[in-house]
Amino acid sequence: MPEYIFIYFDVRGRCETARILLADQGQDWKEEIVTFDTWTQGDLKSKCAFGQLPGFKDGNFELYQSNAIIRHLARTHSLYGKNDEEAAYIDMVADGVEDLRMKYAKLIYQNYEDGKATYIENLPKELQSFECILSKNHGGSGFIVGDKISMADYCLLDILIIHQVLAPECLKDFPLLSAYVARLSARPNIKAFLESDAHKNRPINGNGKQ
Ligand code: GTB
Repeated sequence: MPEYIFIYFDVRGRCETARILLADQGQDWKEEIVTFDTWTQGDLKSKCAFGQLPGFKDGNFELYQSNAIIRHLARTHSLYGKNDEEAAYIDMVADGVEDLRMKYAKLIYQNYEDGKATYIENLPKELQSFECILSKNHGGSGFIVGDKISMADYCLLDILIIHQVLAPECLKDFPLLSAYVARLSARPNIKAFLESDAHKNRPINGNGKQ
């Protein structure tokens, strides 16, 4: 069994998608939690490939960039589709999620008080894209791409979960996405993870906003 280690601040942030993926795949991992003091006072930043966390270890293999971590786990757990076209769609969805995550992070870390209302107002336009993609795969009754779970599902599930915290009603006009979140969250390993203290007690973001 490989030993997986996340090196990150004590937040869900840019690790939670990979944690959901590993939990669903029945894998264990360890957390090396970096405190703000360690980060600002030590030399860890200079040792990170891009001066940022998360870092990730798969045995002796060390990796940076959250999306590279997710893609590495997708390749090593056969979560990247059954052919090149599915892989391309999986990338498309994951990149769409990344676009939304960047907007979310900007709101949370730079403009929460002033920007929240407008962000929530514009959210349906963002979510509509995912509802539409989902509707084209088996009428939205299964996964976001193909016939089996892929890394794109974990990316999408995580971003939808944090948006439901930001705007609890945000999926009410998106029946397929609502059912999708319920369906994936009910997978036994994901359910257990989402109900765990490790998930529930870990702040979503580093500044207490959510
Ligand atoms: N593209 C990179 C990726 O996807 O991995 C982006 C990584 C990134 O933004 N890392 C942030 C970081 O290392 C942490 S995620 N910031 C420190 C620095 O740049 O020096 C967001 C975040 C910010 C703050 C906290 N916190 O204080 O607890 C937690 C998470």
